[in-house]
Amino acid sequence: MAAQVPSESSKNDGDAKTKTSADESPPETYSDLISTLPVRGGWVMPLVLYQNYWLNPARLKHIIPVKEHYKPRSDDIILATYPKCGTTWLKALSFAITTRNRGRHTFAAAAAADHPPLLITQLHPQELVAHLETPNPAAGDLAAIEKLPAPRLLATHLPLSLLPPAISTCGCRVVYLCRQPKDVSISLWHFGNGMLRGGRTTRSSPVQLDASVSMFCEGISPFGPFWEHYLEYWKESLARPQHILFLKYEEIVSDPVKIVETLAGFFAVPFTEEEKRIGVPEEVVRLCSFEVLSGLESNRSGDVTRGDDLVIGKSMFFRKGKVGDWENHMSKEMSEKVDDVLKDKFKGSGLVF
Ligand code: PAP
Repeated sequence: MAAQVPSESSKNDGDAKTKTSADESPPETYSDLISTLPVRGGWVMPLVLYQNYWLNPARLKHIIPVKEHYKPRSDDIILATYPKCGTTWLKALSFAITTRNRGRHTFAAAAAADHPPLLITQLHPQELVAHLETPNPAAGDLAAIEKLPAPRLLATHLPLSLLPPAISTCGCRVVYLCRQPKDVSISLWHFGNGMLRGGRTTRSSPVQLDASVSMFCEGISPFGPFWEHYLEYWKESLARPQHILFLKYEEIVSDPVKIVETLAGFFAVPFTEEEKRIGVPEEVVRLCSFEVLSGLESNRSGDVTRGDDLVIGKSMFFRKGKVGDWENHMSKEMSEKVDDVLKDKFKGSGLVF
């Protein structure tokens, strides 16, 4: 039977409410399954709790099949991120690093169309790299991803536990990017209310910042709890550092050339001495900088369509791109609330922010 998911408009996005299943029989469709899941309103869209993570119910029909139907290959590169941790940036950087002609033309020349243009100057970074759980018109769905030539560059917001177990055994490489949670919380809040302003959600009033921070601290945010998401990949990176590269947004900001060189080595396409001599790593950093990417026409107007009714303006992926913007928004109480969560949840893990 074809999978069906209830439309967003059929849900109440107001106060939090919880449904539990009285029916233990296996669900036949995604809508059957979703109707059994705990649901919370309060964000710009309701979220349902599936396998310990709060997810957009409209995405579940794409999320659930990933575990069974995505077949990781040993030469796959997967860019895994918690939302708002720098996915757009990491996609652009990784695409630029793995582009075959990276050494033949300078990016500046490509951008000026003096040479065969690089895709990066034509497509939004979100469209350059396919998300496993959010098919888009350019990349197709899982079946299309299956047919992509090796080596595949793929992305996901899914926690490790919702990916196929073969990820940990097949030899593929995963880059995980996280970010200071206070900045993530602020970025998420802006992004959600931006969707609302664009008339892209069913909610009518903006989410207040204190409510947004409180839900984030309770673990109720898209793909949350954020700490579980971070910790799953963190522990895996400690166990298998050759295959999981764990990065923080702040590390890229503080030394982007070093991280670009690290990424190239991790992707098994290290920069040659000649490439370093002519400044290719620096060119990659420049082309993928917030200033350059956000100024490209291909990233300024129109929408990133992701294969479902969630259509997001291309410019919404570029806001400020700064470290520490939370200080301009959070009250002392809000900041302390996040600090308490960080202290509690990351205690003893070795992961600090
Ligand atoms: P996603 O989770 O929806 O894919 P993602 O790209 O992870 O979004 O996060 C967007 C954040 O990355 C924004 O942060 P801000 O709200 O704090 O400003 C966005 O500005 C920032 N960002 C996007 N591109 C870049 C870039 N090239 N360099 C640095 N930061 C960037």
